Amino acid sequence: MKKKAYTVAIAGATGVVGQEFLKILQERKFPVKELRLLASERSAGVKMEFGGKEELVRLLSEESFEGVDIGLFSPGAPVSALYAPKAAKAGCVVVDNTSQFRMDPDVPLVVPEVNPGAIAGYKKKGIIANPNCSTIQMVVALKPIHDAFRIKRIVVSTYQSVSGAGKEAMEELSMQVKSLFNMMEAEVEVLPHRIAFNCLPQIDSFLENGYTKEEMKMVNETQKIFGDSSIKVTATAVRVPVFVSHSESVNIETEKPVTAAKVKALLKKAPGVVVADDPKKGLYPMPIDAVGLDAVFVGRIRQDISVPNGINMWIVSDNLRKGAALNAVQIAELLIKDYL
Ligand code: NAP
Ligand code: 12T
Repeated sequence: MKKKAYTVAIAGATGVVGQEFLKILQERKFPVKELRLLASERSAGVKMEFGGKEELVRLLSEESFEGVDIGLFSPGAPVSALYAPKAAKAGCVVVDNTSQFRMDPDVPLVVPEVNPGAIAGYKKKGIIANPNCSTIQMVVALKPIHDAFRIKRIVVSTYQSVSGAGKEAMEELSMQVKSLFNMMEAEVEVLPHRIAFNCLPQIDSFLENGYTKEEMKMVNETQKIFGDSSIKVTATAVRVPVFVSHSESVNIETEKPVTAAKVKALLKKAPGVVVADDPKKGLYPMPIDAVGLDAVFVGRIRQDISVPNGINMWIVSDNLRKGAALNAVQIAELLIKDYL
C-alpha cells in the first residue's frame, strides 16, 4: 500500500544546498513523516527549523538510514561516495547532488522537465544523480529546441555565482569585499584566487585536455541527459562575484532551419522556462532577479549572424534551487508518485 508520508534524510543539511532542501520541502508541502538532518561532527547538535519545530542535526553515520525512504544528499562527492551506497543498501532511495555518481551507467541522471522516464533506472543501485547546476538550467531551456530542430553543437560560457562552491565561498566573497573597502588585504582560502571585483576562468580542477572538470561535466552530462552522444558541446566555466544564480551565454547550431521567433514561441510554453526578452525595455534575465525563484529564465534570444542555423541566448537560474535542491525535490516527487 502507498505511504501517506515518508521518512526523509538530508545529508549535508547545514550546507547552502541542504538549507535550500529544508525550505523547498516545506514550500512544496512534501509529505514528510520524519526528517533526519545529517552533517559532520562540526554541526552535530545544531538545531534547524522545519515545519515550525526545531530539529536536531545529527552526525552522518552508517546507522543514519535505517527506516529512511528518501535520502537527499549534498555532503560533497567523497562523503556521498562512502554513504550513498550504504544508505541504498539500507533501503533508502538516494537523490545525490554531488558529481560522484552522475556518469555511472547504472545511475540515472535526471532533470524532470527533460528525461523523467530515466528515473526508473534507480532500481539498479538505489541512487539517482542530480546533474551539475550549470547543466540543469541549460538542458531545461534547450530540450524543446533540441526536440524541434535537433541541436548539433552547443558553445556555452558560464558566469557562476560563489554559492555553487558552498557556504565558505560565499563567506569569502563577503569578507574580501569588506576587507578591500577597509584598505586591507583580501584573504584567499577557498577559491583559487581573489573573487571580489574579479572573474576566475576556473571552476573545479584542470584536466589533461585543458578543460576544467566543471566544463567537462557540462559536456558529458548534457549528452547523457539528452541520451544523444552525437550532440557536440564545448564549455568555458567562469566564477563571477555574484552570490546566488548562475548565468550562461549559450550558442547553438541546429540541423533544421531555425529562427529566433520560433525559439521564443517554443520557450514560452516550455515547462520550467520563463522568457524574459524585451531588449527595447531593457528586459533580460539577471542573477539578482532569479534568486529564490524556481524558473529557468531565458532572454537575448537572437539569430546567430555568423552561421546558417544558429541561435544565441542568455540563460539564468537560481543554482541552489533549480540547479540543486529544487531539481532533487522534483525527482523525489516523481519517486513517490510513481515508484515508492
Ligand atoms: P557547503 O555549503 O559547503 O555544505 C556542505 C555540507 O556537507 C554541510 O552540511 C557539511 O556539514 C556537510 N559535510 C561536509 N563534510 C561532511 C562529512 N564528512 N560528513 C557529513 N557531512 C559533511 O556545500 P554545498 O554548496 O551545500 O554543496 C555540497 C555538495 O553539493 C557538493 O558536493 C557540491 O558539489 C554539491 N552541489 C551540487 C549542486 C548540483 O547538484 N547542481 C550544486 C551545488 C553544489 P557541516 O556543517 O558539518 O560542515
Ligand atoms: N565545483 O555539483 O564550485 O559538480 O560551483 C557544483 C558546483 C561542483 C557539482 C562549484 C562545483 C559542482 C561547483
